[in-house]
Amino acid sequence: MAPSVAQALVMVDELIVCGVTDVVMGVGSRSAPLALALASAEDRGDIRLHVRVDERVAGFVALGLGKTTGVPAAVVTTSGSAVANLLPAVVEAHESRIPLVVLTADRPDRLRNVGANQVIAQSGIFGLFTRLAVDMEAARDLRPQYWRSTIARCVAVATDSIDPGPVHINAAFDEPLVDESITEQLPAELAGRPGGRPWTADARLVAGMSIQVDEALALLDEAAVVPARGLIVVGDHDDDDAVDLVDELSDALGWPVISEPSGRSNGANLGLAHGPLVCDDPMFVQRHVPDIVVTVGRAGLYRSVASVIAQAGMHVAVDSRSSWSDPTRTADLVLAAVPLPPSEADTDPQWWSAWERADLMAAAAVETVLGSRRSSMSGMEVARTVAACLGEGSQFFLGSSSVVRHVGSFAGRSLAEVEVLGNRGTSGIDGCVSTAWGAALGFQSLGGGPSVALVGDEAFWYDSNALAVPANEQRPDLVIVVADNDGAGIFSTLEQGEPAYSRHFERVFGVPMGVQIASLATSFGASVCEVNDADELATAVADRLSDGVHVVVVRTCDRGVEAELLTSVRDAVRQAIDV
Ligand SMILES: Cc1ncc(C[n+]2csc(CCOP(=O)(O)OP(=O)(O)O)c2C)c(N)n1
Ligand SMILES: [Mg+2]
Repeated sequence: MAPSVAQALVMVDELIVCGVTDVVMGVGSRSAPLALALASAEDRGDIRLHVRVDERVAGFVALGLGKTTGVPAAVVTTSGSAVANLLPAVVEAHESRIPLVVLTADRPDRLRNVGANQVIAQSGIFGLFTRLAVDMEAARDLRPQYWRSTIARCVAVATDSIDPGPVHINAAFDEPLVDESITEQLPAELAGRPGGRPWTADARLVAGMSIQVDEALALLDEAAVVPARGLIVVGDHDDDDAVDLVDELSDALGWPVISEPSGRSNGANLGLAHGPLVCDDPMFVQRHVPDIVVTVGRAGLYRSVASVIAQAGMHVAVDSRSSWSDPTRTADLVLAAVPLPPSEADTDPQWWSAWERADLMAAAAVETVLGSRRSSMSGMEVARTVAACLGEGSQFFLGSSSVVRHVGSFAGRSLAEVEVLGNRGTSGIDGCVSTAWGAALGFQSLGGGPSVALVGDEAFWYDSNALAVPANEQRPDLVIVVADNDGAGIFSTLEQGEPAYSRHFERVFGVPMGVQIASLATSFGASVCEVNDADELATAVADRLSDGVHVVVVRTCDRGVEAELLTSVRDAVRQAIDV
């Protein structure tokens, strides 16, 4: 089966399982796989197909269908100006909040911007008038999860019961566009979720308030039982109730909790101190794949944790934003609030004790590797040292890049009583100092205690203008700790840090600048001190927690050495867990 054919068959099948009953289609060639897949679906009685030559008409017919039924109709066009002719209907759907799924066929990327026939810039062409606009890349192989999760998400967004409206899927198709298998039934490897349910069921309004987890699972399958082997992963979120609800769920079911630093579940009873390191042990994970994982908010800081989420038997995502977070594309169900424990459920004490043991072994291994003194500090030690300075009622702003990951892997548990935050929306290194400054002002105006920020050197100098504040302006109590490794340490820990790329690494990733951080801060009139070891660092932070803004610069070890140390920690953790 040609990849484009498989892509079209799966897209149409997922539209149907998501409840779309009517499709209005223009006529053309790039949309041929969709046209034939739709015609076959019509033959089977799975869909009503309406064909028009004028796409402006097609758009309004689909709008009218959606207006009267409340179910979004899909409108399908070929590439080029056919797409542009949908704008009036899309604008109307936007203004009158009518659900509408716009599905436009496009040429693959290599044929764009080269003067190829019937090609215009289609992606995002409807601008502000869609609730969601996605590009679906041309199929080269079979990716049913990608196709289905995209369609399911778009239909869910179009039918949002607070703010329904148009969504745009711009799907590229490569040649061959058709083959004879297009009339066949879907092969098993392209099948969707069991029972003909959508890839992701959006139950956020059904479950706008917390419902019991068993009730939530029954929305997918009436016979569902709550699995004993579960895991809760808490990412960045702004849900004040979530922290208590996570505790309740985890305590009642014996499900471990892995919290990102700003997930605020750092102090959960069943919280793991080194969750990302435990999940990085393939042997352990293989034997402990959760039957269910509940993610809360935007959980995306660690690849190892993402891999466990992706392998779990079932994934419930808790996120009340209209575009919920599901980077692994595995969510079976999305809820607006953390579910309550069931009235009764089987628990498996061995499940928690296996994770607890792994976490304790990881802690011992971390202690062994990081505990030995070195000439200069690693970022991991800086994270542990600074986190340990923070008491109850203080605030901790974490810069993007390595610092937030180091804190999450090595120091999360010590932050149980600390208000942790960071710019997790886009993980930018551009506004960290200013954000920390504003956060501290806000925190202290509400009676909060001292604030500490931990940022990398690049994040610091990128936003050093944050220190340019007129003399009579209000200043918070804020200690800004700069972990200075002269460049970007994070990239040494990623693929591009491997020896194969060493020739160009420093030039295009590490980018050392030799910026004199202390001099830079001093030039703004800031109070600055430089420290070299953990004791000095702890003392410097503790001594400066009140009385204005202070910058503490700690020179950390060579970036390559730090990456090697991180590898040693991971190896030691695996060995310790696997004995
Ligand atoms: C505005 C912005 N530009 C580029 C990036 C990509 N980026 C991610 S981390 C990083 C380097 C950060 O260096 P530093 O703050 O010193 O932290 P380190 O990696 O050394 O811990 C860059 C450039 C980004 N996240 N945000
Ligand atoms: Mg750096």
